[in-house]
Amino acid sequence: MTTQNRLLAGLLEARSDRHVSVDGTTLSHAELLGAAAAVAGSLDGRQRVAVLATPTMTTVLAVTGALLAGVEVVPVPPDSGADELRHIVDDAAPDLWLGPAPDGTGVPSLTIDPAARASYEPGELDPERIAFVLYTSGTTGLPKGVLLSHRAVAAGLDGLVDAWAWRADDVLVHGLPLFHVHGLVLGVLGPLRVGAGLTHVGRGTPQAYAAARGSMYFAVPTIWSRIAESPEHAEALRGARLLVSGSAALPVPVFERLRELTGLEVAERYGMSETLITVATRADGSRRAGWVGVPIEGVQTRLRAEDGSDVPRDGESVGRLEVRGSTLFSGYLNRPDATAESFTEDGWFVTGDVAVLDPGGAHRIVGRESVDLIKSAGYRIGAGEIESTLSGHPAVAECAVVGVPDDDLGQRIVAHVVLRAGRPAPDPTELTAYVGEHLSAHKRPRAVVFVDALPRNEMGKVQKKRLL
Ligand code: MCA
Ligand code: AMP
Repeated sequence: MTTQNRLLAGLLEARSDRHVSVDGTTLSHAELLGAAAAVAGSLDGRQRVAVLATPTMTTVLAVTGALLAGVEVVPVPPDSGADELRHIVDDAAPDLWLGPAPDGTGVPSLTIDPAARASYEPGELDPERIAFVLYTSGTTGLPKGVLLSHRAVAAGLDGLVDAWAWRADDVLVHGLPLFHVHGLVLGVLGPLRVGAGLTHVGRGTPQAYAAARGSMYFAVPTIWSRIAESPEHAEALRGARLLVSGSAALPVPVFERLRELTGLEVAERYGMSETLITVATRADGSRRAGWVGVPIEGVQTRLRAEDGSDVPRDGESVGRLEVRGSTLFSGYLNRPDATAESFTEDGWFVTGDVAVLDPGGAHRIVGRESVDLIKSAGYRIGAGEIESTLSGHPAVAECAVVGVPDDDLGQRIVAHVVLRAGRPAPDPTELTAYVGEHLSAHKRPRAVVFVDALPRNEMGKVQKKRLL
């Protein structure tokens, strides 16, 4: 079945009184649609394009143009190190780089002209057509490409439009990276589906959030806690309609401090790259610090005990959170094994998070099942990926990477390293830089601890909990 490609329905109205501003460059919706249509027109015969997702208007034009053309987009973190970049390019095999390209990938690039204009008529499109291949870390191995269809993205955004009463006269402000669901799908496609305004501030600092006047603000808890520590900037958000936090748990004291400073209670929401946002605090609903809300339209959730039985929705009992519904991904690219493993036999996606549900259907996320998935500053980082990279350093015999609780970052990446016999200890910054060269900047450990041996149980398995 095909339907008209109307994922960016609001943008298609081409209004000249709605604006998108990214790091200081502003286009009206009419101008953005014209420029993106010109990009779309240059993509005949293309299946999949990679976009070096810097926080710029070029990225917005590349992504928007490809989606209008029904071409798959692979957003690539602009600070990707050599191994991560090679993995993404080999795995996704894009036809070309749309916009600026990193050196040496062997993939051609197509320049984007922000001044070009063309007209656009929505074509026919299968809603199951993939919109994004979005790379995200697992507990082990290199990142997996999450396949997100036009159907999933549309359903995910419509659920949030309903939950937050998102309207065309809203102006969203954020400074999030454009290679993840939060900044790109919610933060860019959200306004373009609604037909609303967007101010992307470039870098998510309290100063930048305060200077951009909007009705809605999106941020990860690290940004919210920095805003809470900066009263004069927090107070500038008083006029907003909705402050939204997600990607990691918002500490209760940050929620309370922001309420004092802004007069607003932050609305938390929960999701994953694989599921999009599944649970959200409604704009017209009650807010509770530490709670992330109720399933959005089209999504169901359940809590399971280890033996597969149902966990009571009593506000106290903890269980594994499973989800299903219209916002779910279509699988991991080239990884049918990993896709199959992530679903139960009866078709629910296993999030890996543990949660509590109350009788009214509200969710509280208690934590993750695995210590090997770290959330630092809102980024999902696999401990295994950093460990295999560090093990490639000539001085490292073995290592264990953990996420240590951190007031600012949620978790801070710490690497415990056993040196090869007879090797002098390198400077810790040499090891962190090594990770940055191979993976990406946000995967660098914040601290390196040299140890004589890693703690192991009788079976020889490293006991990471003893490193926390
Ligand atoms: C950082 N620095 C380091 C190290 N780490 N230097 C040496 N060694 C290290 N290990 C440097 C940085 O390069 C930077 O330097 C300085 O220290 C400060 O870094 P940082 O504290 O990280 O602050 P920041 O650069 O201001 O960034 C904080 C941030 C950012 C704005 C919160 O991390 C961010 O945008 N996070 C959002 C992630 C996100 O969007 N996640 C969503 C995925 P210099 O100043 O020189 O540059 S989750 C998702 O999509 C789901 C669906 C969901 O639920 O939303
Ligand atoms: P990612 O796939 O990078 O989007 O990371 C998804 C993970 O982020 C989830 O599995 C959760 O562990 C975490 N997460 C997202 N939103 C929240 C939230 N509001 N509270 C707690 N954890 C969250």
